[in-house]
Amino acid sequence: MATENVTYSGEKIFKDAQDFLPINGTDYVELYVGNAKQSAHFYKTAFGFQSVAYAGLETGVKDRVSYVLQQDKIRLVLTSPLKQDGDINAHINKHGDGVKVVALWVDDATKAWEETTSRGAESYFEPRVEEDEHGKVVRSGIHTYGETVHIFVERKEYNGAFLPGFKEWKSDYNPSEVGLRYIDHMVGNVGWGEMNKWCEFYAKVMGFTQLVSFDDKDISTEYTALMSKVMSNGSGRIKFPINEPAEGRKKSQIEEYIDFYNGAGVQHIAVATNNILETVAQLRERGVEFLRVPEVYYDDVLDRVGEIDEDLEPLKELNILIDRDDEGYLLQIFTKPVLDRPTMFFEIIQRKGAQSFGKGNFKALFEAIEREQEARQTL
Ligand code: TYF
Ligand code: FE
Repeated sequence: MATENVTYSGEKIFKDAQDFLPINGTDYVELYVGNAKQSAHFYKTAFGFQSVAYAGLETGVKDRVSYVLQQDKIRLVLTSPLKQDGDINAHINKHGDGVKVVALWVDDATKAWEETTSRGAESYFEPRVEEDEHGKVVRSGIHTYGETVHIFVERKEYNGAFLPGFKEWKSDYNPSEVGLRYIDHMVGNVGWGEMNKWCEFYAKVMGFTQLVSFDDKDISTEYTALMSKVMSNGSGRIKFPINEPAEGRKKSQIEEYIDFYNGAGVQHIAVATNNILETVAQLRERGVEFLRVPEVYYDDVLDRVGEIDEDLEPLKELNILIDRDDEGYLLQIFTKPVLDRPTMFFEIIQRKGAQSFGKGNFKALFEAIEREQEARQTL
């Protein structure tokens, strides 16, 4: 059934809802990192994540260690290898720290694997039952762009801390949360000319539909050029924008990412808050670094976006960006890369009706990114 679903910038997009892959939400995001213990400390201290679960030598796991952190609905898993060789070492050697798994919460992980692999997905692992004293989980996995994978998690009969094999992690160090609530979208950067291929993958293999498309005319600044399409599942809860580099005057920020990540991968994780002023004030205090746009951005921003609930002054002070679409407005801000390489970063977003992605901010944002690229001498 074709239903008119989204209006964006005067452009009507028709959504053909597919229900062969119902997804309840993001289950967890797993990063392969060089030192999971220190990464966990960073995400607790700087971003306010809470200690949830642990697996490693103490729990009988011999070759790796994983720390599970949570803030409201956002669950992060940080995994490091304990031995030489193996997949995790190879991943870190090639990409640096980065997202390996975008896990999706489903009611039937066996059916999710069958529906997607029969439509052409490459299997990462077949459906398997995992059990401990807290119950049973079924997981399966498929490959997506680069070396990134999707794992389907069925946890109807599980009441443990995270997954079988993990023990509850009780820490004496528990910095407070900063108001992060759920993952709004996760963006993939793919290579030259590969955007359509991966959008077709999400359409054909996972039943997603395209919400929005930006071409290089929308978002080409002096140096940075990119193209982007946003793919979404039927419920709209999962949104995966896919970026590819476009030819600009100098090096595209997407190309810089691909060079340092050595291939396609997750570029940014956008996390939602109900109070961006509070959240960003906290994050800054805890040492999170954000991109800054020039003050003149605020001179005419209200002419562009109209009336908003917030006072402009505190938004300006924290350098929070504002954009509006047919349905409302949004507030957003971007961190600098959180890793050594100029690869992954976070977006903090508060939606006040708007379902779009901040197109009105692209110019100011990308110019801010270019200033960082210039400082890195990667242009
Ligand atoms: O997710 C988005 O589309 C926005 C805008 O390199 C954006 O957050 C797009 C590309 C990019 C940084 C931000
Ligand atoms: Fe975003």
